Amino acid sequence: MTVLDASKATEYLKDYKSKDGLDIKSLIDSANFGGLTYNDFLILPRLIDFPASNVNLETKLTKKISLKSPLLSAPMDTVTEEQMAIHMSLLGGIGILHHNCTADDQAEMVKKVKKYENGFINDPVVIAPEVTVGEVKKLKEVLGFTTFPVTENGQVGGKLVGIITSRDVQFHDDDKSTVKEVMTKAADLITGKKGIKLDEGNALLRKSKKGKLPIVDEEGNFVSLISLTDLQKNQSYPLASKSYHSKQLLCGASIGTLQADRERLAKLVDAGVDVVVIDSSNGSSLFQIEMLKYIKETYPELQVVAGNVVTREQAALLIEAGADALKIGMGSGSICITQEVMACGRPQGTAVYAVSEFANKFGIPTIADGGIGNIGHISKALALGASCVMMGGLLAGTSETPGEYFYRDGKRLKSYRGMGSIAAMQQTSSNANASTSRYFSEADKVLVAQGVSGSVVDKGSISKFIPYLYNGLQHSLQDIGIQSIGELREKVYEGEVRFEFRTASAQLEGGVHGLHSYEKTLHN
Ligand code: CPR
Repeated sequence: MTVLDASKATEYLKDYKSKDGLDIKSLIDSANFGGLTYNDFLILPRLIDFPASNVNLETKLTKKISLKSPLLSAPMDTVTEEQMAIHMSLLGGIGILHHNCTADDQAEMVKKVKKYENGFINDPVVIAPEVTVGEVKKLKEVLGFTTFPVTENGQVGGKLVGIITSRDVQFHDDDKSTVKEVMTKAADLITGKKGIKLDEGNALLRKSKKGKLPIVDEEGNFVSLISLTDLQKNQSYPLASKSYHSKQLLCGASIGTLQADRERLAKLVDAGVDVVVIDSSNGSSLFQIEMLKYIKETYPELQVVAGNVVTREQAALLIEAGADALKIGMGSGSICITQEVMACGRPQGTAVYAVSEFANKFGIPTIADGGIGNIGHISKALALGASCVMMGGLLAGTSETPGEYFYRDGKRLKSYRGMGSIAAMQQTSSNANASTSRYFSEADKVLVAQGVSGSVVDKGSISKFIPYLYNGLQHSLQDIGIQSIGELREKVYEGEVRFEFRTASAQLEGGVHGLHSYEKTLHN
């Protein structure tokens, strides 16, 4: 065999009919005996000629909303309430507040996200002047912090009458004295005026030589607090998702398709929600189509994510009814038993490709929902055409999720449950209808579970975990030789980015193997 000229190796590539690996269509077709999951394929590496930090992860959430990072937290009652939503948004993604609660509670959560200002505590514990010193000492023990604003009615928004610190109560022996007898009175306090900028507040704090600066409105009503300790550890959030005009954090919320959801929606809109997600396991229903049309007629500016869908035919119905984005997934969630019980669903890789390829033709972004277990799954979802991913299980167990940690078998755990688990559906029936309506079960005498209730280990704060996902994703795209999500989609559809089907033994090979034991630490 003649030995070819090594200096012309790239030229000789022309002798091959096609590039190495499979284009996306052939990959999907190669599985024509069944659907693909994220684990069934790999993306082939390409030339790297830029640093990972150059990779831009900006993407579309809906027709009109863009995000700096393609990461969403799921509307589940063990995943997204205001703390998760605030931090997802600060870190460049967005949180979708669950609706397994009353409409008022959900609207209140939206307000907290919208009112959030980095460095300002908008929702501090406030006490009334009649509270006793003994009670303050107890509060300190339970909450761990020591300074409380005092207002006439004991609430945020009430007239500020003073502030009480640990120094005021520490050596005060008579626990029966009231706060108003020992607090520093409002007249002796330096306060900031509502609307003050963080750096101006910071300067006032220094001047007052106090740990906390109360912010009041024109009438002297207490609005918020700036805390020195928070300022010192104050991070900056260059990726934060903010509305263009108000500069407030973006906030999403889920709703159902019942008549009562129209009232819920009105409250969410009043509270300032930016995007609503119609939450259903099968989005192609007349209920959802009617709801979509109603929202588009009543609130034409509001962005609406419809779903879930897994086929082109389902997608077409919702696109026609006015969806601003589609959510994809049925049965791929980590807590989900829908495919087992309903015989319905689709492997998530194929579903994301089929729906995205169709929806993208109409300029409708898609969200790959469920089954995201690692960074590689996010890259694959994006390569298959999704603009964003939604995560439940991957974020469960972080400190921003609702619920308390508990210990079992020596491990620190938190609960994580499917919204169609019996536990979630039963909680619902007492106050709202989120879970049962997601699965069209509100009239059922016997509830049929579509998910399980379980626990996950403590993952720490998402303020470390989300940057880990973000940086990891930049490195993953760098390996594919791609510098933005838009470029990824283009090069996949053009056949430049190539794929490989992964056999069962290839999957084994791709995991850790052959070790006696090991520890898997994902980030520092
Ligand atoms: P993981 O991120 O945990 O894999 O999946 C979360 C997604 O699972 C949610 O965003 C939602 O679409 C879906 N989901 C939530 N509860 C479910 C039940 Cl009980 N059954 C099926 N899917 C569920």
